[in-house]
Amino acid sequence: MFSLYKKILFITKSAKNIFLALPLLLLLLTLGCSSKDPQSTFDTLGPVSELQLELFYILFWVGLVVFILVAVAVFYIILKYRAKPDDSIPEQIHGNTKLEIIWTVIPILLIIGIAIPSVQAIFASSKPDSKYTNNNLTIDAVGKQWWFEFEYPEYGLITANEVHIPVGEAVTIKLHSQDVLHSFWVPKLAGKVDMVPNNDNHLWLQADEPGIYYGHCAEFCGQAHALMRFKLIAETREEFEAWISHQKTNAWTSSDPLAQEGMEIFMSRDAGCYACHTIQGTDKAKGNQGPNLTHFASRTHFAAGILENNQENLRKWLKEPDKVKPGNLMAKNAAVYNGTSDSLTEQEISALVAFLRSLQ
Ligand code: HEC
Ligand SMILES: [Cu+2]
Repeated sequence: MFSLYKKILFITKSAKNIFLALPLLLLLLTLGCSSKDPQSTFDTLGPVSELQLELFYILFWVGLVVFILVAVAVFYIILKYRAKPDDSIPEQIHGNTKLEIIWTVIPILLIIGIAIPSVQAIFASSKPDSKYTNNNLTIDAVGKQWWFEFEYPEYGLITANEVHIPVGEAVTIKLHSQDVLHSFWVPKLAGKVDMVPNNDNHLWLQADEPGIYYGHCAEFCGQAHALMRFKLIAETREEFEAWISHQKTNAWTSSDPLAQEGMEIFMSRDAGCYACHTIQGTDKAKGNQGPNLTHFASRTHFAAGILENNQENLRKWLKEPDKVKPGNLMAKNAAVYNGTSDSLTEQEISALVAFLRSLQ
């Protein structure tokens, strides 16, 4: 594979062969595509993405047929009516009414043909119709540089970067942004719909199978945009209810002395963590600049889905957040990380890790 790549690079160098190299490069790129990939839109697992895929295929095939017909006609005409050295000036005419009517009417018919399913899809993807089980679960998703907050208003619950929904039910997601444009996208389920500051959007989705779905911000939103991901966890109604009631409890109960020490550091002015993070059940940590950490340890990933939630990664994150996720606002705005206050010692990091990992 690598030598093929080298060959293509070599061919590209000679501009003469660019027409050969471009299709080859395209072919190579397409070989990398697979519908098994976690973010493939061709492996749909919900009605909304299915609808979007059907629409894509309609547009794709209609577009392909038009492209081929036009390309063939153009080449045929170029070759057949090419000027020859001894040709005299051709007859000069002004238009052809019949032809012009034909090539105006055909595109109008085509556009009407694709407009009908497109408009239907727009309506169908904005609200679930009555054939779906709809328990009116509404989730508020807020895009922030560079992570996602999820709020369940009817349960009084706020969490971050991992959103749980019941499988086989239509769920409405209201989309907000706190700062700049973001876009909400779960490739196998639904999206992309923009999250616009001061102009709320919404979408609905349904997961047909239980599992973990990958989500991604799909609108360039600044330095760490490519690292702004989330996970959507679809589970049975019972599991979902159990998750909700667990998330509503206070997690902080640990009696482990190291975790206790970490809690005190978290709440200290020197470290300042409490100013940006909420931990329900403590009376100091009520900040909302960073993700809600109440049940931090129950999440599989952190830093917007980019790091697996384990001891080692957490140490890395607390030591040098900017190395792990360049540009993130914790590194930029927290005194211990931007150098305006003493940085954390290894012992302090160990204590903070023990504390955070106790928040089950
Ligand atoms: C200036 C506000 C601020 C301060 C102070 C702050 N953080 Fe953060 N924290 C953030 C932001 C913003 C994020 C999200 C970063 C991202 O993913 O882009 C974050 C993310 C985190 C995460 C990952 C959460 C998740 O689910 O993704 C942990 C854990 C964390 N902070 C712990 C701490 C600790 C411990 C301290 C104190 C040493 C601290 N933070 C101080 C703003 C802050
Ligand atoms: Cu983004």
